[in-house]
Amino acid sequence: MTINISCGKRLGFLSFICIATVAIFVLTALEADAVQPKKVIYETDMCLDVDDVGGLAMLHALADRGEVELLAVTFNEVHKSGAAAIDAINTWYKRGNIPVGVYKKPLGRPDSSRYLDSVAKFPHDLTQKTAPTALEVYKRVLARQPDHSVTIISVGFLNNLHDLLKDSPKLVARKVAELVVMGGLVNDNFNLVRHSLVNQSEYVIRNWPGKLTISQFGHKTHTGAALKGTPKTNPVRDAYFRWFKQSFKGRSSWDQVAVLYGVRGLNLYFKENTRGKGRLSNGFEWPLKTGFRSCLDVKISNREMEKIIEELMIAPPGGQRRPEPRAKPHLRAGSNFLSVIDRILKRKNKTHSNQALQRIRLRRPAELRRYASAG
Ligand SMILES: [Ca+2]
Repeated sequence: MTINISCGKRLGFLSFICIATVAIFVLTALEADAVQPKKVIYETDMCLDVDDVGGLAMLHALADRGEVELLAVTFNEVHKSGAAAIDAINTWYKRGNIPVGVYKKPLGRPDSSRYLDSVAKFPHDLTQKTAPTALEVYKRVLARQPDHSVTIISVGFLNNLHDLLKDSPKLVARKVAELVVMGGLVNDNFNLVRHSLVNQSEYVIRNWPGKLTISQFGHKTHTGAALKGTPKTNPVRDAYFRWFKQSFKGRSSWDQVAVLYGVRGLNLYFKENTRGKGRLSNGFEWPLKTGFRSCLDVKISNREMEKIIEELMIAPPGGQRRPEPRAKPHLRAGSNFLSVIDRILKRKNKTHSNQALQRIRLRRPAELRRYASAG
């Protein structure tokens, strides 16, 4: 009897040591992940529609959470208040020094804006005239980054990227890990064709040297109404207020969906579609291919997507952490191993424990199964 109790205690103690050791090992890996924010350049046509503003707000909130290093913002429209408005938003989020580059060539039938002039009245120190060209910013910023480390999230036209790819194809191939393009996969009727730029879009899609992912969802994902509750000094709030003609409503979120993927990857939200082909209105077609050209399918409901996006859009500057709504399907945390990790993460005030756990599960499925069954 005495021997059995002793054995039981010893086995229990050994199990505890085993679980604790693995937990420490995994947490060390998590810490390593946590200190490596994703390097992002945001390529935007912030002008006619307002979801570009929501996307930039998200990027700042994600930067405040340590998930993003926003390297630069590049503007592919030609509105005179564009650079100032982008700089004003960056300034509101205490990142007024982020490089902003603009398109300085003529653009066919430029778009008007309901909100850029108003947002440009918020504090900033950059104008369309004093801003460098987007090409200059790309070349300077990319050159300083580690190889294959930069994600470009394009939520507007591809004119700047066309010029970059023509000018510096080797730089693009060496520095960029992925290009995310918000646009329709088949016969897109806005971002990939507007301003008679369809041939520039074809050049980018045809010649981009690495992974290019199309994000086309967001039409029924309505966000922005909750900005009403943020301070009147918030230029993001002002942009949505002006766009809806002095009211607060939810607007489609194409650009924010692209940002969410660009920063967090497939995660629990998306799956990669590599079947079929894309097509532009000029007849150019391209096959989807794993690791090269793909398109996103969304795995969560519009309501869940809205919660994730809007929570980030209304987050105050400065990184005040709030718990985020969780995306379904939830990760089951019933095993000893998962419970131990989850409890430690919560003690360490980690707000993304569900995602972190998912990353561990994807990375070490066999290890997790073994410890889960032991529990
Ligand atoms: Ca856009």
